[in-house]
Parts: sequence; C-alpha cells; structure tokens
Amino acid sequence: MTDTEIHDGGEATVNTPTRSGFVALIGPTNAGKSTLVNRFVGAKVSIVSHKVQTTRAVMRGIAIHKNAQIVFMDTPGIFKPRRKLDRAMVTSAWGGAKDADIILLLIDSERGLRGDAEAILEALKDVPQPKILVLNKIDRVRHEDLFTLAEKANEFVKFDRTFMISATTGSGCDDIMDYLAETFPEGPWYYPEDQISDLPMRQLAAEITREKLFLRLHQELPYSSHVETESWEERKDGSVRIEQVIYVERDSQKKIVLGKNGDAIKAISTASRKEMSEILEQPVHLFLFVKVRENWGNDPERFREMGLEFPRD
Ligand SMILES: Nc1nc2c(ncn2[C@@H]2O[C@H](COP(=O)(O)OP(=O)(O)OP(=O)(O)O)[C@@H](O)[C@H]2O)c(=O)[nH]1
Ligand SMILES: [Mg+2]
Repeated sequence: MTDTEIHDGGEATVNTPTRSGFVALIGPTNAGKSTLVNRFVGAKVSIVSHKVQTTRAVMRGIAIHKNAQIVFMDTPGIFKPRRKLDRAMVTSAWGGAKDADIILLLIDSERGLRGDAEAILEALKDVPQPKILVLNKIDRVRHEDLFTLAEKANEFVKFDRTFMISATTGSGCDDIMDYLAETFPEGPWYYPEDQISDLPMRQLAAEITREKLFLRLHQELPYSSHVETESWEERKDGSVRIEQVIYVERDSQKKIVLGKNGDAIKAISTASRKEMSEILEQPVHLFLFVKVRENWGNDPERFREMGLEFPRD
C-alpha cells in the first residue's frame, strides 16, 4: 500500500491508499473500444475510424480516477481471421484479456449480438476473470432494446455489472470509472502519474498517419498498408522533423495513396502533421514516403514493428 497525494477534479486528498488495476476492453471490431479508451484517458491515445479493424495491437491508455490508477488495454477487435495479420491481431486481443484483472466486453448496441459478438460471448465463458458488459452507442438505439440486449448477453456469461453508455457523448462513462476505482484492490500505481500511454511517441505518430489513411482511403487499401516512423529529429528551433514510410503491397496502391498530382498524400500529410503538432505541442515537419513491399503481410519484422507476434504456421 502506498500513500500518495491525489489531485482529481481540483480536490486534493492526502494519505488515501492508492488502488490500481488492468482492464482489457474486448469486443467486435468497430464497437468503439478505442473511442472509449480515449474518453477514459481524456486524450487521444488510440486511433479511431469508422472502418473495421482499425486497432492492430494491444496498447495501454492510463487514467487516474479518484485514488485509483486504471490501466485500460485497448485491443484489436475480434473477428473471424483470414490473413496472417488478422490472426496475429485476434491472438493479441485475447492475449490482452489474459493480462487483465477485469474484462470489459464492449458491444455496439445498434449491431447487438449480430456478427462476431455471439462467438466472443461463447469464448468468454472460459475466461476466468471478472467481467463487465458495456453497451455502447446508446445514442443510436431505443432504450427498450437495450434491456433485451443486456438480458440476452447475460444468458451467455455472468457479468458482474452491465453499463449503458455512449463513448462519443460520454454519457454513462463516469459510472464505469467509479465502479472500477472502487473494485480495484489497494496497491501501488504501475505508471508515473503523468503517463497516459505506453506507446512511444514514434509509434503514436505512425498510428496517427495510419488513422488518416483509414479515414481517407477506401476499400482494401487501408488494410494493405502499414506505417513506420523512420526518423525523428528534434531541431534547435523547437520543431521536430519526422520521416515516415507508408508501406503498400502493390504499385497500383501506391498510385492511389499518392493520388492525382499528389493530392491524396498531401491531404493525409497535412491532417497528420496538424494532429501531431497538437499532441506534441511543437511545430512538426512531416515527410511521408510511399514504398511498395509486396509481402509485408508475411514479413516477421513488420509484425514486430506493430507489436504483434508473427504467426508461425
Ligand atoms: N454514434 C456513436 N458512434 C460511436 C460511439 N462510440 C464509437 N463510435 C464510432 O464507432 C466507430 C468505431 O470506433 P472505434 O473506437 O475505432 O472502434 P474500435 O472498437 O476501436 O474498432 P477496431 O479498432 O477496428 O476494432 C467510429 O466511427 C466511432 O466514432 C458512440 O457512442 N456513438
Ligand atoms: Mg480500435
């Protein structure tokens, strides 16, 4: 047990025992897991898009609520994998669940148990940790339907609690934080008070560019691309020079990423640079390069860069 001084909501509580714990957010792809982690942390630590399979590896967002440090593990959505990359993503999601003290299952209440949700509920039966059910996107459904959905999901798995929230409006999110802060055992905080993510800046910067690719490009392209930060140079004038490579699988894809007269890459670069400089609070000079690497989806080194295990078979 550690004594510490906590500042939360402007009030200082001295000598309150600290609490801490890990929560894994799992659920179908596109349920809003990353949106919710950002909401809990109060800053953008994980990228979000309207497309499925945005998050590729487990990353941690760290929040302090009352006297508790809550470490949220954002995981890739769980779906039926096809490619090697898909399999690595789904394995990483379940791996995140294994490391957690509590599992938070997030369901898009508009989609309900359609798609992958039912298979996830089945698989959750064998997961030993306490579980809570969170129905998201309640801004999109009739409230009567939520209770039917909650009942159906609880028939599969005995959830300790059910919450109904909107990660985008924030409705109901504080109740989850209160619950977690109260439930966690007393113990030391795992991270320094001001740390909000476990992702190194270089990697977060690569993720930001990947998000802009997801938001701007269509069809299979986002899924065939991967971004790495190649160089990071702090300059004397307080700005930073960042070089990144966007890997695609085919020459035709490179043309699409570049766009007519380089329009697409310019727009991606502008949006990415703007967000990076907001996060870093310094001017950013961003240089994007597009490279064709036919088989990056089968290259163990690329998987390592993404924080994923390369599937052996
Ligand atoms: N209307 C509404 N949309 C939401 C809500 N929460 C998330 N979204 C939207 O749902 C989409 C998916 O959000 P993400 O946070 O990327 O979902 P995810 O579960 O992390 O998805 P993957 O990483 O692909 O598994 C985005 O377009 C979000 O803006 C919500 O409460 N209401
Ligand atoms: Mg995500």
